Amino acid sequence: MTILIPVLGDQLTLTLASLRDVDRADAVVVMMEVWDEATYVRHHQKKIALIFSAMRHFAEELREQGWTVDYVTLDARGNTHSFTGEVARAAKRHRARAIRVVAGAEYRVRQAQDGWAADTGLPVEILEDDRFVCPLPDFYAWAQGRRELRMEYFYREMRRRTGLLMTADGKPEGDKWNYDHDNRDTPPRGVNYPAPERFAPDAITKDVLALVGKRFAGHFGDLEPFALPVTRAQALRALDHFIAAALPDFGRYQDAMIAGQDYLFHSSLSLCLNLGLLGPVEVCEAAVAAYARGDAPLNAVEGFVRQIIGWREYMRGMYWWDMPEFAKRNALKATRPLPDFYWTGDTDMRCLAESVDQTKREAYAHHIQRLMVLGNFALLAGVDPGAVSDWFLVVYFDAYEWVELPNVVGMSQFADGGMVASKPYVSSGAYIDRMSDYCGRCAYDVKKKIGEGACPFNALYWDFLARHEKRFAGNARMRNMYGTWGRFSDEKRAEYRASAANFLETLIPAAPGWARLGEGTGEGAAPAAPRSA
Ligand code: FAD
Ligand code: DLZ
Ligand code: SF4
Repeated sequence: MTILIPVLGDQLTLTLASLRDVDRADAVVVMMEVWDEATYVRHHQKKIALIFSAMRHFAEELREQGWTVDYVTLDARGNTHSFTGEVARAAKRHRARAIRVVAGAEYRVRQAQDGWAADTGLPVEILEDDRFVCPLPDFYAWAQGRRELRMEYFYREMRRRTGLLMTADGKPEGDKWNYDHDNRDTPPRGVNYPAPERFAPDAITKDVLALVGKRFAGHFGDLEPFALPVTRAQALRALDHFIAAALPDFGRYQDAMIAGQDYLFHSSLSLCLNLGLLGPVEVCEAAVAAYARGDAPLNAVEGFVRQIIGWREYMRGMYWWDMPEFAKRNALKATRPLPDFYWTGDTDMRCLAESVDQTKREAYAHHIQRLMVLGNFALLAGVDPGAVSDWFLVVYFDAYEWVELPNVVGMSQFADGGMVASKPYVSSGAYIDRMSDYCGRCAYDVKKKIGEGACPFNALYWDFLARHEKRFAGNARMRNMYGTWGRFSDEKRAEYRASAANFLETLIPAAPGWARLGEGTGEGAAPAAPRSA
């Protein structure tokens, strides 16, 4: 009679709460590759390979550390293809007397865990996931009773809590909490961009690539080349490489977008953090150590630390604060289907074509591409936030609902009515032109406002403001824009709106089935018959 310890695909941390203070001789770890998780949305092929490979490597590491690991592969005989089914089967197989598990990071998984005691007839201990800086009860205590839940104030709490970039007398390093204003440069020509550290697939990864190529060929995205970190050792190398090669310029070029430069000075460490291969504090400490050595400036290090102990922790808190309602929010009542170019990349809008192409190849785009190109367009066009959220959940290697949903439904689509963002992240083509080199070789003219050949973002921007005038005209941060809109003649306003309407008419809705199995096809999630797209 043993203790059964299920370890989920994003719990790949040797110091996981469920693995602490347990007699290894009296426990079995179960890890499960299940169809339900791989297809509740039809994840990017590279993302599935990443998770399966990292899971298999982690199982090996646990075995090396003396754990008994029961690893259920996707093709294992009798695999029921759900967490609940596999936990129940493993409990029987090992004649478990109890189950001990860390709380699932996603609402859907956490709900399932609540049923495990009834499903198995065993006591189930569900432990808090303590791999975050802010335990959820502390977040709720912070949020309770506040009129506005702004990240900046939460972030300052996290700085105080961790002591990161704090002076001995409790002040923020450099006397300022936030150096965002120094972080808006575009790189001049001739800058050397550091490529992220790449890792050649080993035998385990090659097996996984063959499996994913066979079983998930119909999913979005390029499976190969595959060179992502899949172990803690590789994650640590990726971290070291980022600190040495990219962190010094991370800050000032954080918002820039350059065609053909997929990563610029970004870390791509979200992949490792979200799987559990790296912890948020150790990553921040590595950046702060570079600052202390004089190897990276404060604006870069503060910006990086803010993303991790600020935004990342805040998004997790907001997700749990508002679920399950969060997933259904649609404050702007947006109903347009997702345009098909989000899947095919087939659009003359270069900023979008480049961002989708990179997403398809790498399962990665950086924050400003996600927010100010892909998200901005969907928001301006009035796309259903649920469809936008499904797309983001499918396509990125770091996408798990707890972090994707508040970023998309909240920050990017304003569908939460302003819980996360104080104003909608919308812009005309001018912002994209300023921050990128996309417009130069675009079929559209970013300077042209309406009519044939005009950059669609321009008319869509004014059309968005007009559509939502009642809601946003009183917003202090949007007063200038509404002032400008108000000074346009009636004729000019009508021209903008007609131009936007004409453009929106041309959008082709995505075919059903890209994001979810069975969407409009009557098809169920049958493990034996993955669909081709
Ligand atoms: P860097 O620019 O190097 O930043 C360092 C780290 O900060 C990241 O690794 C990440 O862990 C953290 N971080 C930065 N911004 C955020 C943020 N807004 N929320 C949470 N963590 C943040 N991030 C995800 O991890 N998963 C997602 O599914 C996801 N979806 C997003 C969807 C949209 C529409 C937007 C606007 C943002 C989304 N983000 C998501 C946040 C952010 O874009 C990614 O974390 C970042 O691009 C990952 O790349 P990086 O590791 O190179 O980040
Ligand atoms: C995303 C994902 C995928 C594709 N496959 C699995 C899987 O087969 N087994 C698993 O344990 N986890 C997988 N995951 C991650 C989970 O969907 C989920 O994000 C986490 O368990 C969060 O609670
Ligand atoms: Fe995008 Fe408009 Fe620039 Fe083209 S001109 S790249 S559509 S912002």
